[in-house]
Amino acid sequence: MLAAQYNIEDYGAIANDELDDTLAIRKAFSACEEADGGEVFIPAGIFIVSRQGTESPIIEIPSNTTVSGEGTSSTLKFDPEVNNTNFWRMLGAGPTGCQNVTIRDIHLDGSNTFMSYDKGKTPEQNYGVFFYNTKATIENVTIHDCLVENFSGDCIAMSKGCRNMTVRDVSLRNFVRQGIQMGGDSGSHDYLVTGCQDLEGEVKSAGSTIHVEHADGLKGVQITNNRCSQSILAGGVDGIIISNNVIQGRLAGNGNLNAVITGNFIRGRDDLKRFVVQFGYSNGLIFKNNIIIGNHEEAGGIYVWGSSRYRPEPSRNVLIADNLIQVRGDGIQLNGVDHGSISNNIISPVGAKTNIVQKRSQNIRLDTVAP
Ligand SMILES: [Ca+2]
Repeated sequence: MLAAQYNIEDYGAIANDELDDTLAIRKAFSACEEADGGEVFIPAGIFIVSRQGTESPIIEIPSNTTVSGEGTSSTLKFDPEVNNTNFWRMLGAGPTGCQNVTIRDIHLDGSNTFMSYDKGKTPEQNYGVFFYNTKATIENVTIHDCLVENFSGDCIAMSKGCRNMTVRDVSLRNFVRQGIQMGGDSGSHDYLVTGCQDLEGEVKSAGSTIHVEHADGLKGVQITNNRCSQSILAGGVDGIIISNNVIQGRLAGNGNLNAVITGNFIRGRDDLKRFVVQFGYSNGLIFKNNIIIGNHEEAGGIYVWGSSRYRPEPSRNVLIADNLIQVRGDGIQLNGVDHGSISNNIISPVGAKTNIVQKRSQNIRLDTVAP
């Protein structure tokens, strides 16, 4: 049996008239909720959404609901007033959480006019999708085949209360903060981000294409097969796999436990003078079969560190093997690492500043290093 369909136009939403559709869209979602789920359909056209009071999110998706459209022609768009205010979250879960939700084949437009991040001025809490609940569970949510753009905060965010979350084949553009933001707490687990990309835009992002922070016990994150022109920053996770991504910018993260980083292609931007890859306070790090390219003459390859005055523990149990590192700065630098193995990396060009540097590190086994 096909799920019942709730077309927002049947509840009073009118496309392309520049008039607000928020209340009509909510009526469609309420009808879907009263039926214990179904499909809320967004036809082709631009529908305007705005915050009515202090609610967050603006549109609450009930359990057992698919939000679908006709692709990028089905647009939910913030009223331009969004640029004068903050904490507009377009789609999310209500106070009792939600389960079994799909968002697919729609276009979310945040109407942002800020071209770059201006701390204190940019309304950085205006999000497209915002799943967060400290008291209830948000579970089994998939967002796929969507375009999410023009948000002054994050395009898609998931955090406390979330489990079994999937974001796949989503395109992002013109986000001032993060493209996809993941966080959580000890009750949060199992996130997958795959097949996503950020498209070239006009806004200068102050964040990353894919970002994990404020994770505080988040377990099981897989970031695979994405194309990122704004870096991947991912820290604070127990059990994280970052594999087969194409990254322009950097790959970095602090405080991961049990991280597997394999098969990535990471190219530092022309102006990136630092290490292209950096991990701090890692306990259990496999970094294998990656290609790192540093374009700037001062750029280094991979930096693994720990034992600072702020946080005494070193990085531990670090394996760096079988990578191809093309930089003119230091190839591999360990600074505050206890127990590790570095083997079979090719670090070029010959005459790079230094291939492998060890500082404040112990119990490191070095195998053959090709010239
Ligand atoms: Ca309208």
